[in-house]
Amino acid sequence: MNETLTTLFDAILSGDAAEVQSRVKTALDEKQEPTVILNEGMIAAMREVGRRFEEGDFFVPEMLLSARAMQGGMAVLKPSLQQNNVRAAGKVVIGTVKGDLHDIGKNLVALMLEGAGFEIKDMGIDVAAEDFIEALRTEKADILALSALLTTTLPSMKQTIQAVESAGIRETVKIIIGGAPVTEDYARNIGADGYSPDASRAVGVAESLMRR
Ligand code: B1M
Repeated sequence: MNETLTTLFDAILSGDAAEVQSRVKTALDEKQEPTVILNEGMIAAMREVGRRFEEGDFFVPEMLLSARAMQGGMAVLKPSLQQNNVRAAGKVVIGTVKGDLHDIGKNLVALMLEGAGFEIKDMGIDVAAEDFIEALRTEKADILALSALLTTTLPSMKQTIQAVESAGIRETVKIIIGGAPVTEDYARNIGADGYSPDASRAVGVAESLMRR
């Protein structure tokens, strides 16, 4: 990792939002690839935050500061990550499921889909199944995209899909799920149409579901 990305990585770990924004700008000025800045400088740092939390070296306040610093950096990086793709690829309702407050990965997925020409209705975090259903109806969405970061909120994904079925609108929408504890097997087992391990591959999954 070069010096700018190392400083960026360290700034996320120390939760220094101003330094993160400044380092992202420097990396862009140095013509570093936006996806390299994101993956090697930023997502890698969040992985290290998680590792330190597991080891008991970091606690929730530190995680929160790092998350805020990461979000600040993403705001600077966003225009460079998005391609100018004008075609309307489809409409997506996206959110983090009930009980789960993690939104960095979900925001990245929304960003990538938007960059690929999808129209996005972002429902935020801790979204109840009935709110997803209302949005699917009012937005006439093609895709429902669900994110979860906790093993304890995986069941909320299943409940959301079941609620979409009970509401009688399952045939009108494709469902994609993802997030650290989600696997392809889990997606299949709960009746999702697609799974992606990361934000960039979520675009390909969404596009292939739109073609079906
Ligand atoms: Co939390 N947290 N957290 N946390 N947190 C994790 C997830 C954890 C793995 C940390 C750890 O122990 N190592 C652990 C979960 C363990 C488990 O369930 N297996 C954990 C825990 C335990 C908790 C609390 C319970 C802690 C507590 O209170 N004691 C609590 C729960 C709160 C709640 O949700 N109810 C909690 C709280 C928080 C903060 C609020 C402090 C903060 C979140 C702030 C925010 O999001 N705005 C936070 C953070 C920052 C993390 C870690 C450190 C980083 C998450 C992150 O943003 N990663 C995380 C550790 C880790 O992930 N290693 C951790 C970067 C992001 C880009 O990756 O979100 O995985 P990710 O997204 C990826 C893919 O997963 C995928 O694409 C993205 C990359 O391209 N993806 C999708 C995500 N959604 C997708 C949807 C798709 C497709 C792909 O299709 C629709």
